[in-house]
Amino acid sequence: MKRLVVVSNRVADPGCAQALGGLAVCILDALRKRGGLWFGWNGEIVPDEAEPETTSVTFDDLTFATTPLTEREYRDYYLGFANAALWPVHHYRLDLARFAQEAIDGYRRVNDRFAETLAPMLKPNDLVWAHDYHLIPLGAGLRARGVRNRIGFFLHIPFPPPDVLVAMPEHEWLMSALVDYDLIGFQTRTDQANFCRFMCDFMGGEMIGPDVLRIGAREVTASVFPVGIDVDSFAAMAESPSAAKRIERLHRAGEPRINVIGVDRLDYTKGLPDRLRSFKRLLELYPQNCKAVTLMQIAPPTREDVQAYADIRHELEALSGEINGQFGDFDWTPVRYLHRRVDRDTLAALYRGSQVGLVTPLRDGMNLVAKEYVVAQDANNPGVLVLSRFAGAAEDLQEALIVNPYDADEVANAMQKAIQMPFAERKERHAALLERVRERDAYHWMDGFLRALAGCRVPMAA
Ligand code: GDG
Repeated sequence: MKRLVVVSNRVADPGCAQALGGLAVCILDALRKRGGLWFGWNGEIVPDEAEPETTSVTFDDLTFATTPLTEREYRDYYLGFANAALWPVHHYRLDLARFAQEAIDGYRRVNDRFAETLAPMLKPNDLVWAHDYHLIPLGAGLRARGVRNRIGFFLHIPFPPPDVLVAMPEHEWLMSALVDYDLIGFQTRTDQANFCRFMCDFMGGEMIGPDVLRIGAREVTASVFPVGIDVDSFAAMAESPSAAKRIERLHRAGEPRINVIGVDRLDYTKGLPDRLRSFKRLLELYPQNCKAVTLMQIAPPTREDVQAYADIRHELEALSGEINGQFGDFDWTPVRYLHRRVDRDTLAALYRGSQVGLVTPLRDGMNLVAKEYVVAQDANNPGVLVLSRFAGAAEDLQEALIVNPYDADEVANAMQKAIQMPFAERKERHAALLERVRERDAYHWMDGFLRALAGCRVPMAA
């Protein structure tokens, strides 16, 4: 089996990969099995004057090679271009995108530095797998340094329609860099179709097979590999005696009789203000829910150095305060909003103790919370998933109640339907969802991608 080399913006700390969740665990597993190298940022930021050094630690056949970012790299590459330009553009939010030349230059420089550091570590037969929007030009950087290995790229976030993408300065440079990968993986058919349309309409590409594009002298395979979760370990967490104790405590707290749960990084793509407005509509349209239903929203902080994230936080605090002030009572708080990270076992217990899982992003690559909620349910008395049609997960999870997150009344009606759903229907929908989530778990995603990458034709000479 070929050695696997994973490159991602952040490298998981092997000590706390469990806390990071399914994907990190599953990638670590593959690296251990095949022997491998994981390369990327270690999360540290050093002063600009410092020379960022790469350090390696090896356990058995697995090496972690990590480097810090300088303050300037962090500002320009990570905050400036990746998170203030690429992230909003890829989530169809041109209104929030900020384009600055220093940021684009910083992004180019860090990708170049990563390629320069990684190239000499590669062996001829390694399979190289780069992850996500931070590293779009990494493959091109490696090719420029003579790397002939098979190199794959997986985009965890959506690929926007061409008309949105072309509004981004330097999109041609960025997209032409993708052509140096052998395999590009997307979460959904929509993302794959947007990408192929862009390559054909704007970059002179042509489809020469269902998933294969020819662009100039290069052939690139663009396929769909929906990300999944590690089903067995998450189910075990949700079914554990400690989870049962936590659920009991949740119910003993007196309120609520019915619990609706939302779990999202505090990100504007997750549609949190719209979700709160929908919950408010639920209380207005169906006042019998007052004193009976509580929305528990876990929203840990993220990317707080980007302005749009500070804005969304204020909006959310104002809205939850408004709803609690208007509808709450001495013995009932309609919205319980926690702006902090909770541990993974607690999450599993909260999902299991909630009759409704509310996953309503405005746009999302996949959304693993939807899958976690399904897996955490008690199959003999499952809750109901209300899912945005704009989450990648909706392509597969059609037995959820699929909603338009921009339409507060529609989401409120779906919540009400979920609350009142007869037992037989709940069970039937849940069984279908669970089967799908189980079928397409994290291992299925990873094996599918790596098999396709290994099967790609050896890159042509430049
Ligand atoms: C990107 C794409 C795609 C959340 N709060 C806490 C916590 N979480 C965990 C969840 C879940 C993960 O974080 C979030 O994953 P999502 O998929 O929902 O969203 P992103 O972070 O935006 O991930 C997304 C994903 O990449 C994978 O390809 O699905 O579309 O945007 O696992 O449970 N975990 C803990 N405490 C929290 O407070 N422990």
